[in-house]
Amino acid sequence: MGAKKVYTCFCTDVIHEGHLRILEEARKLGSVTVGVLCDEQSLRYNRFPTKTTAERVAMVEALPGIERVVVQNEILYDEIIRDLHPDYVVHGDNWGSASMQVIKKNIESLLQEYGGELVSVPYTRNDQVTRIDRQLDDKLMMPEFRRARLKRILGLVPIVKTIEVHSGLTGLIAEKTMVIEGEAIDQYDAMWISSLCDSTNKGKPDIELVDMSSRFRTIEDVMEVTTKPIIFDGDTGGLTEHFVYTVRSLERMGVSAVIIEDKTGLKKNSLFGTEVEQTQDSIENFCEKIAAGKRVQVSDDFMIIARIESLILEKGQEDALSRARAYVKAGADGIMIHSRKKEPDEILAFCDAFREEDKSTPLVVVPSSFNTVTEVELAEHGVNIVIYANQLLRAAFPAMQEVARSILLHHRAHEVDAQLLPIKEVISLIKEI
Ligand code: SPV
Ligand code: MG
Repeated sequence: MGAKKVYTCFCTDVIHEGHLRILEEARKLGSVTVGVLCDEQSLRYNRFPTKTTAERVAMVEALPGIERVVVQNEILYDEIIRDLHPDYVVHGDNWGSASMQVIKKNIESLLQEYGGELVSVPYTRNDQVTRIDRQLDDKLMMPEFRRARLKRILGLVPIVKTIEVHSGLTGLIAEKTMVIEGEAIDQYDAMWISSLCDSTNKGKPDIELVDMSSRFRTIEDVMEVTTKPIIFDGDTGGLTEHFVYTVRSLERMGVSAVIIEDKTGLKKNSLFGTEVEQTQDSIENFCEKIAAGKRVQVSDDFMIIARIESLILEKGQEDALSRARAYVKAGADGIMIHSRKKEPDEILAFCDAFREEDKSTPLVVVPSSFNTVTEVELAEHGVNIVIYANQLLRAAFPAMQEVARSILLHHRAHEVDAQLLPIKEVISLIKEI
């Protein structure tokens, strides 16, 4: 009788004591195959890998006593168990979270079909393991690692899910929110620093009044507590002579992309549409701004995305398309197309037409008013990045207003308490260094 087949999966960039202990237990049971979770699944389920799949495979191959290393392509074990048919799956006993419970049930039900067994090894929690865990997060926060990640994610997922943040706290929400839908685990890929929300949060109108130093301060607040890539709303980019400095600063900070819109003069929020006077920049001028930004950029990672306001200003698809062509030619790394229609039709029509002639330039869409459209539909029409541009701020305002009213009405805070986050949970949101 041959040795029993044992399988364990590693989802890590650094091998520590805990992994070695799992391997030791696995080896006692038979011949060990180790899976390395692929990049795409690592970023959905855990943190973004700081090493490529190939580097992680090589790291595991260097460990002693392993029969084989394979890439696990799904966080759930269906495919890998069907292929390997292991007698044992060995896993740390860190089954506490809801997502880990989904995985545990999945493994158990697959093994049950043929009498395989799940072996849980006590999860190692000591200073070294905690330190390594923290170091990985710290590395992901560093400008050079964070900046490059948007481009990498673009190559990994069908659509990059981006949510608006305007403070450290909203950054934490974007960073940590994870949902389980059936057996799928999901989280946001990137963050959007919206001019509308950054301004509104300061009680100011969205007219490029909040200056760049203040906008940068918001970026810093978010960066200090998060690891995910940042897309910055650069409004019109200002004067070309100023925009080049903005590009350098954003790049240095570790922002992954800036989106600038082709408007000129006093910018107003696009969702006003033609209700207020707004002037679109000339193609020539805007191209020069894009090209100037690209000229001063130092790294290959940073992206300048051109936002087209033709549909907002009711100039039609042809105008939008000719601008898209020109902006890409001028060096734009992506195109954002905006609309304030209730239905997504004009946006989807633009995306289809654009994709007919340009298969690769990333397309960005902000479905604030046409919010019935789904991520799957957008991806089907060639959209690569979806930005939920203002929902967190809009959620906070009515909630805070309601609480303020209730305290005034009842002359005490008792009545609202049930609607509030317990202080203990507020405290646990914030990680100490
Ligand atoms: C923002 O979030 O500030 C934007 C997107 O620019 S929109 O408000 O829809 O114009
Ligand atoms: Mg804006």
